[in-house]
Amino acid sequence: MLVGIIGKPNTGKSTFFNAATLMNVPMANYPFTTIQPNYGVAYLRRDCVCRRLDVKDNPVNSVCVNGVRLIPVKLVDVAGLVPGAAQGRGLGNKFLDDLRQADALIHVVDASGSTDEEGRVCEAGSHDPIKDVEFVEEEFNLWLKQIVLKDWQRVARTVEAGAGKLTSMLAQRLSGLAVGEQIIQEAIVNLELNAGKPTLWSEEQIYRFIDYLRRRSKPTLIAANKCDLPIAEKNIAKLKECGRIVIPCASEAELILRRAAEKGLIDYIPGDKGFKIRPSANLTVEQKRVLDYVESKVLAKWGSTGVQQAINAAYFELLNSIVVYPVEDESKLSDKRGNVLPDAKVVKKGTTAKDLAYIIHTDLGDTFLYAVDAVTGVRLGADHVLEDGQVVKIVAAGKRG
Ligand SMILES: Nc1nc2c(ncn2[C@@H]2O[C@H](COP(=O)(O)OP(=O)(O)OP(=O)(O)O)[C@@H](O)[C@H]2O)c(=O)[nH]1
Ligand SMILES: [Mg+2]
Repeated sequence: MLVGIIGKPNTGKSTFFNAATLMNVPMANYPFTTIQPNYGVAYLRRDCVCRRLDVKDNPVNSVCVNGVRLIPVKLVDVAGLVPGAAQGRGLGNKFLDDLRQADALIHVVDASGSTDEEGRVCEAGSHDPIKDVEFVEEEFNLWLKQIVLKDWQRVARTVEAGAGKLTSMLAQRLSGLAVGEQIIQEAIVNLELNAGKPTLWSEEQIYRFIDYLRRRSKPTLIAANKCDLPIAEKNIAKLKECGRIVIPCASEAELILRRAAEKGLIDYIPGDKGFKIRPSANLTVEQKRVLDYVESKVLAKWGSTGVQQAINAAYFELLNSIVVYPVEDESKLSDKRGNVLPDAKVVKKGTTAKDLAYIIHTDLGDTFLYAVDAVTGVRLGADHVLEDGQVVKIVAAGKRG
């Protein structure tokens, strides 16, 4: 699974990306700092089952810090989008191609209203961020529409001549966008469209169809960024009324905390409500001032910087993920080398024991016999739907013991 960061220029997308991945891509207070996409690894934060099971773990694919499991996930940061991008304004919308593979989007909005619709610096509070939510979604739709409508007449005629099925023809076209036949079919049914007569679809019906595909295939949440600036508060209250998940966010504050933690100055796990300055830190006056700012303007006010919450919400709320812990030795809860709870796997809710076997390895799926809940010892059949936090051993032919 991949999550993409979208938004107009200069809202803090790359700052969010750097804070989440601890990478160092360019950030600056003017539009179009980013042109090429940046790919990186961020972490999901989850209470680790090690505490509940009272074991000392040795994670291999992830990290466990004081009972908090940090699980790697992929993130991509792209160029900013301006109104009219579909007609080639700004950098156009070609770079939306970089978001094709994304399963969900984090829309980074400048909640302080201190950048205009093209991302140029303006007086704080003078721009309404709701407008950004609307136009970015609109531009995304227009881009999607260009893809769907390419060759529309030919597709429609083929369907109407009985020589092809609309859902499969569109699914083929949209396969690179993670839009499957099932979503297309669902859109047609829910919007009461005539799948046999696409030439009769009105402009409005086509638009609603596209909008439906976007919302289902690229579910989006809003990271209301720059919440450290006082003016953001009333905009965040307004944004929360627009029917989307809205997470107040201070990307720059998160970046400061993560870099300070990396240098050993503070104890801070991404997503924490606060931080502790280490006795050995010897902070400069400037470092102290910056940390005080983060404490008073962000943590005390909003409870966290929001960056970790946004990444978690993208995976756990938009994508309905759960975390399961596959093990090979159910008595020791370990892999073959004795690493306790080595892997935390992010899978979709509804994943069965057999699906998990396939996710781990095709051979394991092909030779799957049954699974075992390593904590209770209960045997699980192929169709058993896994639970969040479940520790599972897969038993496959030839792989017993
Ligand atoms: N006050 C405040 N400023 C922020 C925050 N996050 C980012 N910024 C500032 O916003 C400006 C733009 O940051 P970038 O991360 O380069 O923004 P971007 O959206 O990637 O911009 P483009 O790549 O040009 O589209 C920089 O001056 C950042 O310091 C924040 O949480 N609070
Ligand atoms: Mg950028």
